[in-house]
Amino acid sequence: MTSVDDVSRPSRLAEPDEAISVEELQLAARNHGIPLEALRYDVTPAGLHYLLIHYDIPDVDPATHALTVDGAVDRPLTVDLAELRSRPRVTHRVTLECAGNGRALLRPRPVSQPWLVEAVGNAEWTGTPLAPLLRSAGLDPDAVDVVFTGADHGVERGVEQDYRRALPVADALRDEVLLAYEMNGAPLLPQHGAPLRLIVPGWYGMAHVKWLRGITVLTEPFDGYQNAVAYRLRDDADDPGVPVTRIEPRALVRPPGFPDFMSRARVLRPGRCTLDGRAWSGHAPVASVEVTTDGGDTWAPAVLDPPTGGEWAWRRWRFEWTAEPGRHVLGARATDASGRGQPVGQAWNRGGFANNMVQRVEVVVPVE
Ligand SMILES: Nc1nc2c(c(=O)[nH]1)N[C@H]1C(S)=C(S)[C@@H](COP(=O)(O)O)O[C@H]1N2
Ligand SMILES: [Mo]
Repeated sequence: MTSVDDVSRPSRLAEPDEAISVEELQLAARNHGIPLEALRYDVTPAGLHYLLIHYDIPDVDPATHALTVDGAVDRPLTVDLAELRSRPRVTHRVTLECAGNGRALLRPRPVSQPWLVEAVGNAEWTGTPLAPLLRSAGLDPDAVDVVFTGADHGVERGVEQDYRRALPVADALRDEVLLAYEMNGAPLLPQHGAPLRLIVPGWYGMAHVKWLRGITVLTEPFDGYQNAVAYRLRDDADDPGVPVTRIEPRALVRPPGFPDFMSRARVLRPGRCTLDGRAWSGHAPVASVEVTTDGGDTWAPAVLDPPTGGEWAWRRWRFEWTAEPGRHVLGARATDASGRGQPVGQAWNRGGFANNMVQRVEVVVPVE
């Protein structure tokens, strides 16, 4: 017998001394992160925004593409792109971060897309709000979950499936949730979900379904793979866990100076310099950022620049530093208005999700 099971990998943890494999590298080469120097841009240029594509980029023809709304609704709908474009048009600047960001730094390492800290971007998404479309379909009063289906197809743990993710009805009906057809003022690129994707400001990436082709309203909780199996915070494989939802606060340092090609360790000239970076949270606005230059032993407050993009966009921070000759480990940590912060050590879970451990940027300041 041959089956899809034969080629499918179980979820597993790397052995203590196991290096990143060619399979993990294959994922990393497809799904690139933001080059950290691109933290300089308020709005991440589309080609520098991180990517996460579970299967293949599907072949979708925008001329014939349509979105269906069905399930527990009074009036099932089919709308094409021209119709979606004729509906009210809204633009939100939104920081998108993959829930697996930071995974490859965890010990033990969950084997999957091996992100370090670079699975983030801040783009401008234009589209039409989802809620009025759902309301025009007539939601069943007993509706519980809204399932979003992409046009991409693959295998997870032996089971063939389309990419499908659900949101609880109350979250799907939030004003800021968009059916987006443009990124940074241009039609969506194939890799970012062309011609239509969901944008769920404040939520980790997995909720922002790309190549969106169907919306199905359920009166029972959705039990599909991406909600019931993947994207849960579990202590171990038997733990039912809790769903991954909103983005935990995080600050990143834009690495200063210049890098060594192979190690990417930084070289910085001695003297005064301004360190900067970005900070965000999907729970509440960023309230403060602190910086360490000694690997987390001591912290000092950074200055937050005025917001440049509304409540879902990252914010720039700055910190004046005098770089003395020697080796330094830089990092930054954000605290949001809900009181959530960032641990210096790892917050481990089986899937390596929502881990916002403080970044470590190693810098060598040579004697002049
Ligand atoms: N249809 C579909 N939507 C998807 C995915 C996918 O594989 N298929 N990946 C999700 C994940 S895990 C992330 S982090 C974001 C990444 O969006 P981006 O590639 O535009 O940055 O898309 C989400 N939407
Ligand atoms: Mo993701």
